[in-house]
Amino acid sequence: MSNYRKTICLVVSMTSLLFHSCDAQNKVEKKPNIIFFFTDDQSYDSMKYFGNPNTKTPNLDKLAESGVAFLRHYNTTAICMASRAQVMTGLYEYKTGCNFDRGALGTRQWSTSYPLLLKEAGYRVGFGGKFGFSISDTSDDFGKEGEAAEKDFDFWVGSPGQTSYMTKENKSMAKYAEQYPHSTRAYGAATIDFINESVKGDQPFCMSVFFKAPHKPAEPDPVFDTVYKNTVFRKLPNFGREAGKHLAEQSRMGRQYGRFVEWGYDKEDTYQEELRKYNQLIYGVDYAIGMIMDQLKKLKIDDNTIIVFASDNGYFNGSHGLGSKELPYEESARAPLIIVDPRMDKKFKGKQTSSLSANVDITATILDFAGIKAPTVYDGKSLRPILSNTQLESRTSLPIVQVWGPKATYCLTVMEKQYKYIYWNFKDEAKGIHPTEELFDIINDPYEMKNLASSTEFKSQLIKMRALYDKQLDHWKKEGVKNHGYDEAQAALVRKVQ
Ligand SMILES: [Ca+2]
Repeated sequence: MSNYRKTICLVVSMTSLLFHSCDAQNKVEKKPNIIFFFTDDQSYDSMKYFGNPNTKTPNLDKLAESGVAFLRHYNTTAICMASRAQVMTGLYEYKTGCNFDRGALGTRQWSTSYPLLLKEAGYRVGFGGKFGFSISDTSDDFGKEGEAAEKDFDFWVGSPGQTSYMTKENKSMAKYAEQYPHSTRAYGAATIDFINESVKGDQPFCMSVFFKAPHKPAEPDPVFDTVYKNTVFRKLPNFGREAGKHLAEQSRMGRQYGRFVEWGYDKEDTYQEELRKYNQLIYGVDYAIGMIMDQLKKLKIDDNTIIVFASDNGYFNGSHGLGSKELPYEESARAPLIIVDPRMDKKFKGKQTSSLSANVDITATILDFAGIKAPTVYDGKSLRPILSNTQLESRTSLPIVQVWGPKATYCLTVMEKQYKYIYWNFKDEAKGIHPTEELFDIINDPYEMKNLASSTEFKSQLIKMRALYDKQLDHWKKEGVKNHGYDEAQAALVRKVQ
């Protein structure tokens, strides 16, 4: 090559380097902000946009209208602590090793959580609300939910344990108590403070707002006492004890069964009162989200702020004669999910998707928006492609793990788009209780009123689902933690029916 050619090449490559570095800088500058709203125990049947005409959720509906609503979104464990550890780490429960009565999340799993990876990538990370799990490699710190995580956040208005609806009872939130005595609106105010500080510092931010609402105790903000004053709440077609009789005996052996009566779902007036309080708590969340969205507009950053809204598990509210959550049936495991990217193609705004999605997918999705590749250890994958093609199927199957509470209620579930297979391993010969299989056709029987497991017509489907179950259990055996009793739980869930 002549000297002249060499000089030209050098100039070209330097110019291209310069452009690349400008591009890189622009990309850094344009990194979107991310706000992840995560509620506690919010059923899919609690929002107008997801089909309940009794509910008033104007701000959540607005989010759904400006983004994509995921109608088939599931928590792969339907209880607070486990689900929270999963959504932070992108791992199934048996890889986190974390749940009530079992143990804390290990520091190895925490090291690839989305807040840490975002922080490493230059994001300012904030957390508010119920963190819900401990981070520790020993059993000493189990029960210190959030305390180990606080140092990893740039802004922290989290609280240990279940937190309190009384703002002043949460130490990190005390300064908001006078203006917002109920914590739900106070989280709105705290988030606004975090956003204002981040904008001043010209740093992209990620705020995780983990609301306590609508978790028990049923103590809604009295400011909203009139919202549902005259509402008569509907009941889903699978409401009541009669609609639970066909389910596995094991499903009635946990606290969910007693709570149907204890919490008053069995009587019309107390059912209505429960539902009023429950939905009023969600109305408070809706209001707080409205406060935050207004501030984003005011600061003119609403066009570059991603919003993710989901809940850590669903809620029975009396479906199948059950109260509470944990079990793998639809009302307990399914929850709303909305993702808004203001930069997305207009033609997909306000669309719904029926693709399966899981709590563990949220982690990879948040990283994707920040331009970070999901660690290979993740069980979830980014849902972002669905925002530009709502017909895409993001995953073909997902598990629902239930190894909390009485052993009689332990079960593993695998589901595909159409079929859900549940295997309950508990037996008590004296009481005539045997390992039980359930097979539901969620497309044609969304309320799970007919167990198809013994139907000859569905035999081939049953065999297919058993194979999927065995594969999932094998994944647990290979990749699950060996401590916190997860190896024993895995062994107990090996199928004993052929
Ligand atoms: Ca929960």
